[in-house]
Amino acid sequence: MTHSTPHITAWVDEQVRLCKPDRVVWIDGSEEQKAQLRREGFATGELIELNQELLPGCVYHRSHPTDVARVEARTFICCEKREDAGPTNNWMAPDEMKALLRPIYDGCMTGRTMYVLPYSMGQLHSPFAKYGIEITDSIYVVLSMCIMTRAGAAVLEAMGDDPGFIKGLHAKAELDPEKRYITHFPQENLIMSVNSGYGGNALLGKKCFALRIASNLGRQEGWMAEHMLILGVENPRGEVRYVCGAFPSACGKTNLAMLIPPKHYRDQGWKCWCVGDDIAWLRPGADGRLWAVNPENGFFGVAPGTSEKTNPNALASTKRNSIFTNVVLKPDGTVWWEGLDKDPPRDALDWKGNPWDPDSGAPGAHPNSRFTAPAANCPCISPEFENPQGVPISAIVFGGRRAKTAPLVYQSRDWAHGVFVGSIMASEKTAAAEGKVGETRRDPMAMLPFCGYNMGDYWQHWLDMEKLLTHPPVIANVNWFRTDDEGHFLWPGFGDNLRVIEWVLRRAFGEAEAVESEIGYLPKPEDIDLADAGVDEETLRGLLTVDKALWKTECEGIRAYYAQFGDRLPARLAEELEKLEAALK
Ligand code: GTP
Ligand code: SPV
Ligand code: MN
Repeated sequence: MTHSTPHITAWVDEQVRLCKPDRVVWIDGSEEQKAQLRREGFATGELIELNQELLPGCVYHRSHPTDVARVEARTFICCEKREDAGPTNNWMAPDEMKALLRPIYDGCMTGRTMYVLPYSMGQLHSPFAKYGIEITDSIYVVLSMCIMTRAGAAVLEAMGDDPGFIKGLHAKAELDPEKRYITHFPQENLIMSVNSGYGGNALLGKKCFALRIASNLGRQEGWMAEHMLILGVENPRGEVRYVCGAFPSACGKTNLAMLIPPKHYRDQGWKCWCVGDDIAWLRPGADGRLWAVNPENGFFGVAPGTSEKTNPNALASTKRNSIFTNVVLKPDGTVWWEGLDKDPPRDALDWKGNPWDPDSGAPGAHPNSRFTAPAANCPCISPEFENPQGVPISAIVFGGRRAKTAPLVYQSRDWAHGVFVGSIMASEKTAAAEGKVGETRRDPMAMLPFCGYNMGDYWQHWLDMEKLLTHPPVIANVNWFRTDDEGHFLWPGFGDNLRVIEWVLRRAFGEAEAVESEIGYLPKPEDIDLADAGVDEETLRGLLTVDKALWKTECEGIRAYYAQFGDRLPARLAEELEKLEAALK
């Protein structure tokens, strides 16, 4: 592989001097090289070969038991001023962080191989594309990045010797949780991640680059990097309309992105197409619409709950050339997880590699166990997936897990109100990040762990985007997770979510009516198609109620949350909160 690239080589040489690996291998992305890396991974136990007849090209990996989710408490934004990272990010001055990291990286690759991986977020040569180099000592990371991004020799060629590439230094080091740091230096387009081998901490193209660094780039360059799925909805007339959805981690993006319309809809000719399941880069087009690309090339999806019933497209995507992490390993060399079927395997190994008794009550797969699957495998991948210009977005939906407060759906009155609706998002915490599961926390635009600068400034950037859009998408909030008093979900969810998305898209095209409420526009119950949904109109009415008392308490929470942003809180959002409080009086 040729690399006559002084800027890139100089930076790599510097990391070689710091980490002192025994060998340096440049990743060209070829099938031969990947096969060689798999063999090396099998030899050391870093990877386990799966049943090649049933799961061709698939491998299994376990991360360290203390290293199974993103570590938000150890994730830092290292810009010059603390105020620019804002109250929702951990901050350390760049020099101070580098001084802390230097001894941790020093010599950490001695006895190991350093892999140098050129990759692109976005289609090569797309106006949206951004290039990066990830250095890592993990074969799992290399093989995962080869699925999740466009990686290898062609990228190096496309990069030329542009010094503007995103630098990423990843090292497993000792996997010591006390010395684990996921750090971002937006002023230098630099990411340094050490002592973790878990996806979101170690696959640097994903959350570190495509959200934390890219959100900074987007702010400077007039675009947006968002934690959003991109879904194409084709109606019986053959028109495809695109919607983006921002839901917090493990709150349903992959599922909505790959949804299969209910039979009643399929019979009429509805189809859905997946453009992306986790990250969207959004740019205003010359036509004044908002255009989106998915910068990734694969899916890093939550395994538990994925089944032939809930998400057959995701399941099909994992049948070849995929990597499974922290799931149950069956004696026949295939995999299992809770929610796959009602038939837990005997004589299997759990996510830690111990013999597992399905009757023990302990889960066999980690709740945040994942699959890494190529986008090309997905049966419903959009024909526009590779379009370098992206797709035009007609609607944005925000959503989270809210047992009570948020109705099934409501639409914002305008763009600024929509930004308010995104900014007040809250959700019950999931296993995707370390910490207590189930507690409600504010997660604005599902970006709480991913916004690479002050969240107040980020909201202002959202507000400012309106000026660049003559045809902005409509904005709505959805909640698939409302429960009855016994804690049962009231809405069937999954494919049936199309019934709600249809209404939102019809609103975007002026084809559906709505009723005003204190919090925004609600559908008339008769405008949500319930045919064969197994939901009666009474339940739907309940799902669409706005409990004023709950919303008054909600406003108090929002006010307290907003207070921490001081003068970085956009005046327009403070006004929206006042309007809401007045409406609820
Ligand atoms: P990240 O990859 O962490 O960003 O997660 P995600 O937002 O893509 O979430 P995903 O689609 O993987 O769903 C996470 C969990 O929520 C899975 O266990 C799903 O089965 C469950 N889930 C997804 N959609 C629905 C829904 O409409 N209703 C209900 N009740 N559960 C859902
Ligand atoms: C998330 O947690 O939002 C994920 C998985 O998509 S990770 O890549 O670990 O961030
Ligand atoms: Mn995610």
